[in-house]
Amino acid sequence: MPIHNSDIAKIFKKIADMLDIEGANPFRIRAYRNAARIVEDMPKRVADMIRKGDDLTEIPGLGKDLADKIKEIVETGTLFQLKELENRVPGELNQLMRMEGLGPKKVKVLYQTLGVTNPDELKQMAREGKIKDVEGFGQKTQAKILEELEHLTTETKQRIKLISAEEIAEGLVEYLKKDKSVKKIDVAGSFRRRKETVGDLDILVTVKRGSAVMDHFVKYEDITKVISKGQTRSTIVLKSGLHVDLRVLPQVSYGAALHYFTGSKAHNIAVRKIGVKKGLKINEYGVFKGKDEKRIGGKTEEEVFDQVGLPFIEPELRENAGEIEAAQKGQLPELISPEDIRGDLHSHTKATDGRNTIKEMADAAKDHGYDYLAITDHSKRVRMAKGLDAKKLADQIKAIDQLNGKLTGIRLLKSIEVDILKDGSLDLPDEILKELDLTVCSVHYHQNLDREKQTKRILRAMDNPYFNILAHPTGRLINERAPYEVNIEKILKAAKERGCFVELNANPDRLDLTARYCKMAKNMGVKIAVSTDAHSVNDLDFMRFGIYQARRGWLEKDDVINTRQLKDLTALLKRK
Ligand code: DGT
Ligand code: CA
Ligand code: CA
Ligand code: ZN
Repeated sequence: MPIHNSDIAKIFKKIADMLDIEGANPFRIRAYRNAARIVEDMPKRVADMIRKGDDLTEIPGLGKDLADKIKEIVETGTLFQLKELENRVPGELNQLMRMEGLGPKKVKVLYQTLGVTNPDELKQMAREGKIKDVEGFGQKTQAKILEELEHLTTETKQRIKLISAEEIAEGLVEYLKKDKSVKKIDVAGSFRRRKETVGDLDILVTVKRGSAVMDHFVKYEDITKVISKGQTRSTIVLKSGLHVDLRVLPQVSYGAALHYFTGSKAHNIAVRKIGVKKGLKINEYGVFKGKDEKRIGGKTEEEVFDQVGLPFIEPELRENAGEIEAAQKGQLPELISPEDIRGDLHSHTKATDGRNTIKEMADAAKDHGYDYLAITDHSKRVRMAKGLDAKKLADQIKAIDQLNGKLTGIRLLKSIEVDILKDGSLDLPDEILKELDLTVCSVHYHQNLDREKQTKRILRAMDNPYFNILAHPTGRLINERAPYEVNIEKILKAAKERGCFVELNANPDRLDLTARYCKMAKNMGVKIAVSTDAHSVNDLDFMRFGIYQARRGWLEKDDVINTRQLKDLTALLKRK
């Protein structure tokens, strides 16, 4: 059975949750959560590495113990330790922890007093009014739980992150290609539009005559359920819960189908409307004209666009968010591409919670073909990450100066990810900030302030003349933590006035400067830094997720500051 990185991560997260409910040592719990994130964010499939005999302990952050556990998961599909834990604590309990306001302690109490083990039972108890009588709960909590549970049932199917979808899609496409009757193959849908999360996969193929690709498809090892199997369409469910549609198309319809199934639905409808005005019928089979519905296009996507008088529109733009009007006026943006990036402006090292040395990070950045890399370790307030105080930062500045004297082909920029304190002041004094090439500033604590206070706090921080880039501006973690309440429009306005920049954090868990915000920033004239927030050399590869999102946000090379040569970047970073 193919074990994906996301499968391994899921098991580690579950163990962490269950240990948390048991009240285990916090360091142990954190070790599992870290491991989950490391594995989930690995650019290579861990199962493949094991097959090739790679030493997993060489992955930064993984020790022998975790490496052995990963091996066990890859070989057996599960962990003995998880089974043991499930003997003590019901495995479903961790679903309850996902609920707002229900931490591990409360989940444990509910289990011990009412025997609640899953959302259905919790709902039952809440309806019967039994939750309010449990110590530490009350009428209000009970009502809140009930309300959230109603929501939960309507959207239980979680969307999966693009990085996990990529890994799963890659494996499946590789498998499908083993059937030699497959000619063309594309993954369409939100996946092709490079959305940060995908609901399901939509795969399209053309095949040679007499192909048995559907028989091959439903034999994929990773499948838990075949929902339907037909000549031209089959739908299956993978072990991860992800649904996959496979469609077999005639050669002449391929472009029309690729356009149709790439979507978005809103974009398709808008294109079809233009067609109607021109007397055309456009669907997934082709473009047809007149009463006799003569086929006039559809072999390629270009033909579809051409028939409605439009140039090719990149999949990332197809949201009916103005791309059709722009295309009609010949004003489509020339989207940024990965080759435009000349450096990364957010990275951590072993000095705080990173997993590599400054030198290792510099070498890796050079391997990426970059001209510069900003070292932005945490500041002291972030105690969990051993954040740097002024003295330690001064030492790091010296170390970087020395290293820069020896390095060739890459320049390290002296920086810090300085914490924005609750009152909007910065966590380190100006005397040390002024020694840096730039600052990256971010909110880590007090994320629950109300919208007005949170916005004011960030604006006040921007008043500091050493403030350059606002990092991960809404703090959301996909599927884990909602964005904090903040008025982005006001922040962008202030950034423009003060000559500050906003980060598009390329970590596939974050991407919190959404496509809409990217576009807003661009329209307001605020430039953006696309940065990986790398905590290891591997994480530098996250840049492509940032680029996808930047493209979805209509950004061009000029809108992004780290496309600049170093001297131009340096000039931009000087505030008025
Ligand atoms: P997802 O899977 O939720 O991340 O989002 P999509 O965009 O992949 O949506 P999905 O899988 O439901 O459908 C794939 C594409 O098929 C969608 O982007 C557009 C097209 N499509 C689906 N249903 C309709 C429809 O009712 N009308 C039109 N015009 N297109 C549709
Ligand atoms: Ca889809
Ligand atoms: Ca679909
Ligand atoms: Zn960071």
